[in-house]
Amino acid sequence: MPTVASLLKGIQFPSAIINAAGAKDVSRADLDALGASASGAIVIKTATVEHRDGNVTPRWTTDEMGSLNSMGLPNLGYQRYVEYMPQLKAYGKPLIASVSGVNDGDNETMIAAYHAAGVDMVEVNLSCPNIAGKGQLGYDFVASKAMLERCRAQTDKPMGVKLPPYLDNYHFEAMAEVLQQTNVDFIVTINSIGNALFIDPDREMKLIAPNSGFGGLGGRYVKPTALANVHKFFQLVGDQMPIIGVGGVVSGTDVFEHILAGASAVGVGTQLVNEGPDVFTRLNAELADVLAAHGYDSVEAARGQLRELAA
Ligand code: RRO
Repeated sequence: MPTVASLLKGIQFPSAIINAAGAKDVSRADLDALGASASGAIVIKTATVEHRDGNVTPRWTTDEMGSLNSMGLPNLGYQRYVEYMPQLKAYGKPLIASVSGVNDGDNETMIAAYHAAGVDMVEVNLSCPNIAGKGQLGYDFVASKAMLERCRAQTDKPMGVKLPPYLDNYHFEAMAEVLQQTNVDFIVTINSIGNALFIDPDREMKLIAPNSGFGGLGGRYVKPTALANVHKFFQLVGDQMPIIGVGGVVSGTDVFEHILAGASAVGVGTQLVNEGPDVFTRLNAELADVLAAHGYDSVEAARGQLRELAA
């Protein structure tokens, strides 16, 4: 049987399939459930310096095609996660922290603390779509570069970025240049597609309460955009930076598509919320079957093997 393991920047993942930051990873119980699951890593909810309750509810909804959220960064505050780290590391898989400071200096403070506590990898989230009054940093290339320079100075552990979806070639190229200039180690793409709107026509109503009903779109709806973002960055910087593909993963075949597009690992968000942590056992088995059916013995062998369609 093929292996579903993967190696990113020298860090061994027992499975390439992991949780996406934000999906069932806020509380200690959530994180223990991920540790006990067949997930290839434990990704901790994007943290802030202070604990946050997040936005008013209802702030999450799903339909058969995906999800809409305006969670508003609910998290326990980074210090609590730092306290949990020794027990979480005992699960024997990589521990990945995610940060999105709300004040100047917050990201540096959090990264330095996670580094000192022995985290394996850090994700700088440049793309939370749900903080009122704050634009997504990932759409401001100058500000992103300055932020990543400051973050980079805090750790020599693998440091990555969680990117918003890009739709224009100029944006892919500009961000790829920023990532190279700031020595970023890995890319996580995509975050949810911001400012989507779900409507219940029967009740003539919006389906989530915060931010006038606007929120981040995830799930099956976003898979083509996610695959395109993975593949664009693979073409631009795939030889230097491994990519964690996120978006629209429901089956092992979806995982395989991300890998063909260039992903070394794949995050699961909406489907983890819908199905619970057992999703990883199912997806690992399905991915192994798909890899075998296509004659690949590993994730690395299939990575980026997407072929052009001859004209
Ligand atoms: O907590 C959120 O509202 C949230 C975050 Br930080 C994020 O990065 N992506 C998202 O869809 N929701």
